[in-house]
Amino acid sequence: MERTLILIKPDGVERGLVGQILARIEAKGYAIDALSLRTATAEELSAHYAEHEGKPFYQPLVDFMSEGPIVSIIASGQGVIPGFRSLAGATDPTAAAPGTIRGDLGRDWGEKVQKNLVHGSDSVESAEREIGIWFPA
Ligand code: DAT
Ligand code: MG
Repeated sequence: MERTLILIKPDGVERGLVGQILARIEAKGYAIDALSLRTATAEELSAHYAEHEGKPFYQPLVDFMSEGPIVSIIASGQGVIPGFRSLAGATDPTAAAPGTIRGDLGRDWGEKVQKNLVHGSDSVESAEREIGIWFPA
């Protein structure tokens, strides 16, 4: 079965949205196979965001992701990789469609570009790589 790595970022935990976000994942029919709440290490974040290293938003992104606990989740289901990205909505919460997690619950962009509540893997290769970072065997 296809699986993906989902993160509820520090803004989602801090705002008390963990239950609502999990409910959307479960309501869609995806299984939650693993779940952990903890503050990420610098090593985990640099590995997770390696593709963005060198971009202007990289350091603010890593700093924000270090600010508080993150919920990391392995979810599985048919088409869960693109399916969760559809549930999450566009990267910019101010542009994300209503009905999506970022569109309904996200509010910050502009200065606080990183605060878009969730991460979801974007391909099978990323999912397996990211699961290895957040849930080392
Ligand atoms: P996504 O999270 O939708 O997969 P991404 O992988 O392109 O988006 O970027 C990872 C995170 O980096 C994203 O959730 C928020 C931040 N980010 C992306 N593009 C940005 C930009 N142009 N300015 C500031 N932050 C950005
Ligand atoms: Mg991405």
